[in-house]
Amino acid sequence: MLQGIVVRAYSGFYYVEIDKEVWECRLRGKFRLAKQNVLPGDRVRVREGGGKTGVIEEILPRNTVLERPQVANVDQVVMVFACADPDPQTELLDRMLVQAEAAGLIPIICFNKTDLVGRDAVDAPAKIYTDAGYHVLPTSVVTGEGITELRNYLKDHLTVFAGPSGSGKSSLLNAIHPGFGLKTGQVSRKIGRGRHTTRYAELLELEPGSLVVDSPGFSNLYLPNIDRKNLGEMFPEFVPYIEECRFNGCLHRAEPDCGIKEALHQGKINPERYKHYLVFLEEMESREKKY
Ligand SMILES: Nc1nc2c(ncn2[C@@H]2O[C@H](COP(=O)(O)OP(=O)(O)OP(=O)(O)O)[C@@H](O)[C@H]2O)c(=O)[nH]1
Ligand SMILES: [Mg+2]
Ligand SMILES: [Zn+2]
Repeated sequence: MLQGIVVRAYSGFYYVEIDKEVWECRLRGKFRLAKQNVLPGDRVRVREGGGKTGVIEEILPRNTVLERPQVANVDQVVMVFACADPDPQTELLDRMLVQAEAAGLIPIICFNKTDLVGRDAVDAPAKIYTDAGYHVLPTSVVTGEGITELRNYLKDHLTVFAGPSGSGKSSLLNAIHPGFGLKTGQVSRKIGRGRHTTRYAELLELEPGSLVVDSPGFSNLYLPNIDRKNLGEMFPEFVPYIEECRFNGCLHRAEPDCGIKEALHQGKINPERYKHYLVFLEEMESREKKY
């Protein structure tokens, strides 16, 4: 049997790269019955069906799975947010960070379109997330800022680009590698949002060993299915203070002698990050009540 990697899935067909050629494959019935999804990034075994078509017989074990965008085996997520046009949504960014932490992926935050705003509007959010312990990269496809650094981050990884529609995911990938020729779309002036130009997640090869996935933009995201007691650990800047909490399983909300609240009052934790922590905590609690 042949072995390959799924580059994209589209209305019942799976496009699998096998030895530099893309084969059009269908899914063996047992997977369809089990409603098991085959995702871009999946490594699969394929039975030849003639003329570069085949049937996916086996999905090899996954290293990682990301829910949104749905991809398998990526090890990094580049989270692309525009400094303006559309305005950055830090709650969505924090949600994406929790999702990446829970899935065990390395997050890289791109604040794109730096050419559209003054330096303060770049440096202030960049500092918040650098202080929280993340890789932060200001980028612009107009001035070329950060493009070389971004390309370096991608080397020898499988990286998915994720973020709201119109933030510039496809544009950044084109800037890194013009040969991709990805379609990009104007941000609507009237509603200040992107137009969902990219329609499906697609795996692309930057160079041997360096793969990237372009994906459709989104504006909302469910939190991962983790115990709410572990939510604090998904915020890396909270971690050193958690052991100072008096109670085991402290939720860092109403409990006395809480290391997180103490760090917050001392200005060591950003208030907006903490606010989003509380929003997420409540969301998890109302979800737990429902089921
Ligand atoms: N000024 C400026 N415009 C940019 C920059 N990057 C992208 N754009 C523009 O932003 C718009 C949206 O870019 P896309 O690359 O299509 O955005 P996307 O994130 O792929 O959007 P979806 O595919 O809809 O999710 C296009 O008009 C780009 O030309 C940048 O650094 N500066
Ligand atoms: Mg796009
Ligand atoms: Zn606490």
